[in-house]
Amino acid sequence: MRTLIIMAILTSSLAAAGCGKSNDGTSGTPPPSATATAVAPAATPQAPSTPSVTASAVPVAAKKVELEIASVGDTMFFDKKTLTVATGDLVHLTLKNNGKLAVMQHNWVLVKKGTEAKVALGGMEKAQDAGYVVPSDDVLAYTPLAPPQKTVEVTFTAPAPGDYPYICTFPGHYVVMKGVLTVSP
Ligand code: CU1
Repeated sequence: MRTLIIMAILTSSLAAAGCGKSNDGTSGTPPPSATATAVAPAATPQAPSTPSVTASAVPVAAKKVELEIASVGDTMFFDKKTLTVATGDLVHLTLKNNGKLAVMQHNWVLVKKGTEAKVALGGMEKAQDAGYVVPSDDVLAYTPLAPPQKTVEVTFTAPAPGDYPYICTFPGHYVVMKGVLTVSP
């Protein structure tokens, strides 16, 4: 008899537990929230039409462009051999030194075509404090030196359409650490 009673109690408590679960399941009533989210998108489609009108009116002002470039680990290579912007763009470029060796520092120097060696060698004669760059007409934009794991930046206005070499002027790097910035009309 006792076993039967215990079993009866167990069964009823299990049933109660089961009931509780099923109650929770039904009490969740997700449909209302699903309806709510379904309603929201219906209201948004009208919004995008307004920004697109504003965007087409903007071209007069300089377009801001973000460029990111980095060193490939501890090597003397940029991770991007080419970059592209449009003439007149206000360019914000960040250079990340992904290296870990203290002796491996980098910068990003945009120069006039054919002046790479001249600029790099001229910069080499300068102390490290000067970032190995001597400002001149050949140098269009340049970042400070980026120590390992650091990011440096420069903001400049994209020059006339054409191809412009960019190099790292840290002693010995410019020969391989280079790329080309293409400025479109
Ligand atoms: Cu470098």
